[in-house]
Amino acid sequence: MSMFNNVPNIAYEGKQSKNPYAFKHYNPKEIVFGKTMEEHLRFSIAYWHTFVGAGTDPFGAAVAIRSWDSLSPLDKAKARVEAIFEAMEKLNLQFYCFHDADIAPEGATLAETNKNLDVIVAMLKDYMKSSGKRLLWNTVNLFTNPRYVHGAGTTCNADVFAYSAATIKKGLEVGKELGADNYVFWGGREGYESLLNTDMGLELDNLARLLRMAVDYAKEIGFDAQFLIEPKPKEPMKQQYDFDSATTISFLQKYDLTQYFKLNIEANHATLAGHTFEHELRLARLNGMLGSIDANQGDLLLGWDTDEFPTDLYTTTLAMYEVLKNGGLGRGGINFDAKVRRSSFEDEDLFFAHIAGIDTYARGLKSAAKLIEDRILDDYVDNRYRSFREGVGAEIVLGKSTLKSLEAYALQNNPIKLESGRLEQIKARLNEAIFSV
Ligand code: XLS
Ligand code: NI
Ligand code: NI
Repeated sequence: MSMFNNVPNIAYEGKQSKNPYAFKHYNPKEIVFGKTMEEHLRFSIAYWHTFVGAGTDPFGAAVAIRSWDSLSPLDKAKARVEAIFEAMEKLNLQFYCFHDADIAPEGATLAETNKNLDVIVAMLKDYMKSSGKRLLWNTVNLFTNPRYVHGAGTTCNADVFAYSAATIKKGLEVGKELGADNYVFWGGREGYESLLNTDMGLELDNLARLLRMAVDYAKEIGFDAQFLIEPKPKEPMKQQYDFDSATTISFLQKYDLTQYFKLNIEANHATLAGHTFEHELRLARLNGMLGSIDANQGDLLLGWDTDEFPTDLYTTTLAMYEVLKNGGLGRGGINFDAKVRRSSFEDEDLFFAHIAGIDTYARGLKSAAKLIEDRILDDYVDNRYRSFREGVGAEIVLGKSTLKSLEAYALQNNPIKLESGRLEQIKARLNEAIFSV
């Protein structure tokens, strides 16, 4: 049975193609920078936005009505499995991602919820086996149900903490069962509304305790996925503890957890934190913690987590530049944590959106490769910092200088000669690199 009768298989047709159901830039087997595009990009479809979200917003009801929406909860869950595998096949995507709540309905008790999960996980396993598709990552939803009103790992209620721990335990078992490459922790409600009623010290310690329990249990059951934390500064909470890369890294350092985690960087979360996407990626990379990407883009005029499909070539170019400089994403990938606009409510839009996102990243990869191969940015940066490779600069870098030795140098070094940073020239060359591929 087909869920998307009107949608054909989508293949690479090249730049000249006018076929809306074709990739113009994503050619999976094409070699770019030493690897196939497919190996570099490891695209993933996100269960929640694509097969669960229906275009609701705080002012409006569901507009995207899918063929499975009239079914009973468990049948709906089964139909969604068929839908996602058909979509992965048609889009030629190898990976998918989900929260527990996306794939199976929550039961009246924890035991019932786990039973529902078992039914769907068994079905997913079969479909994965016959299609060869893989799970990039799974996670658990610790934010939608009312019990998480005060948080999950950072709740004031120990019973809710226990429930959250039990839910993560099951999530790890599900990840193991499906051979997930990664397991994600996004701190949906791990934050606070006001310090007036918050024990911040206890909340942070408890969050670390929960993560440590997860590390220990994964080891116990032999689940060897890469653990990822996904920073986000706000939404739903006013202040979230995993605010951005820097905050998350220092949290992991404080609790001696860095060796077990990498970061899953989301473009729209970066801008929500007042950073560029490439800033967040750079910081993660420099700390050896760049793990995976949630690909989307925000709208700076709106400011919130709009989760649009990525279509901005500058951003994907600079993002892929960080990925290439990182030597790739390893077991991570590029997950379209993105949703079609509310007005794009037809099934076909799900495919046009993915095609747009995939091609934008593919072009980003090609222009990033060009930037590196032609040493466009490297040459500027090398030249700009060359004073640290000789004379007094080399001594500073080697740790041979003291305030006294530098004072002696500064006293006789008069005047200091400065040079331009050439930013406009560099931006013009970045444009050329983007237009040339
Ligand atoms: C929400 C997050 C969420 C995570 C997974 O803003 O992006 O979708 O990726 O829990
Ligand atoms: Ni995300
Ligand atoms: Ni998000």
